[in-house]
Amino acid sequence: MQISRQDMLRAYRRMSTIRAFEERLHVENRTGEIAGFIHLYAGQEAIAVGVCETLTDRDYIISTHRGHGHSIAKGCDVTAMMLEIYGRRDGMCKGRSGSMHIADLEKGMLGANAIVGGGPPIAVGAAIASKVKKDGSVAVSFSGDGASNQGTVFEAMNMAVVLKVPKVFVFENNGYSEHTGASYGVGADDPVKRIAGFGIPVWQADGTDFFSVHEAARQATEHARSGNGPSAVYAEAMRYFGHFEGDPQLYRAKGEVEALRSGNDCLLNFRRRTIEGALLEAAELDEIDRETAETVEEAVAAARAAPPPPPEAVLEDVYATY
Ligand SMILES: Cc1ncc(C[n+]2csc(CCOP(=O)(O)OP(=O)(O)O)c2C)c(N)n1
Ligand SMILES: [Mg+2]
Repeated sequence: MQISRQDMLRAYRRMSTIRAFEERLHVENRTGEIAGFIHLYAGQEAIAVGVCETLTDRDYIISTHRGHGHSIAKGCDVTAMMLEIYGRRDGMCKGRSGSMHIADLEKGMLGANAIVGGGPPIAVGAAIASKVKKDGSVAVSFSGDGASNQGTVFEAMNMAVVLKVPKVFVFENNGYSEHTGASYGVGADDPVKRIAGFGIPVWQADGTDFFSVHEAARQATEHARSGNGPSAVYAEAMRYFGHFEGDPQLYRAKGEVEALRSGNDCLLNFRRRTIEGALLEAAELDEIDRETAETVEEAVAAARAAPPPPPEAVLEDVYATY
């Protein structure tokens, strides 16, 4: 399907924002000012953005422990996110979630999740709510190759089929589950066939190509939204940084990341495709890169200057009230 010029520019802005955010966090994390674990998403931007560009604010997503890219792709505020990662009072979750539990219900971002495979069952819950309320929303879960082997994910896939709910399972194979290669850890010869074995139609995409992911996600989302039950997207794209910040990455081949960055980068692929196809101009993409770098710069400055939560706030929001 043809994507409008305005939508292409927004998609590039989101991919560029994720890249700038992640590259900067890689640097900031070394200052010691950020508490807790950070898992960077750079390299996989086309998947988060390709999928989320087919969704609206009414739709739900649930992320993984690698949640910054999914949050930005769903439209979360970058400064509020940065404040949150710095543990500040005015962060997106009042400084309580940090990187790994970041959430924004107003944007339909149900949260990052430290439990590998914890997201799909929650998203099935959101999809059940959508079906009961008949509000036309879909619920999307992102899961890595490692998570795709978890029992929770298998149960969620089966339940989504049985209850025929509007749920999209997105599987992101980034080559590794922590330090274990996907080619070893995923037992199925063909992960796509394994998903299909649950009775879920799968749209396969090139995870380094925004347009490929967008088209697959568009069809998968439409399938789920139209009352046909769950669907899935399967895409491969390697991460550029370690499993977590501080990972010495001894399990990776020398030069592996450099080759990915120069040979198959999703932002460069987007540029090539849109400029060579005379869809967009290099200057306007350069301008977006400049603006996103500035946004991230301002977000870091705001986060550094912001106050932490007051100690007495630790007792707030402990119990939900109905
Ligand atoms: C239930 C559970 N088991 C193990 C872990 C430890 N752990 C954290 S991330 C991770 C790897 C996940 O790999 P994958 O799903 O491929 O996501 P990626 O890190 O590649 O984005 C593991 C095993 C965990 N957090 N939760
Ligand atoms: Mg993985």
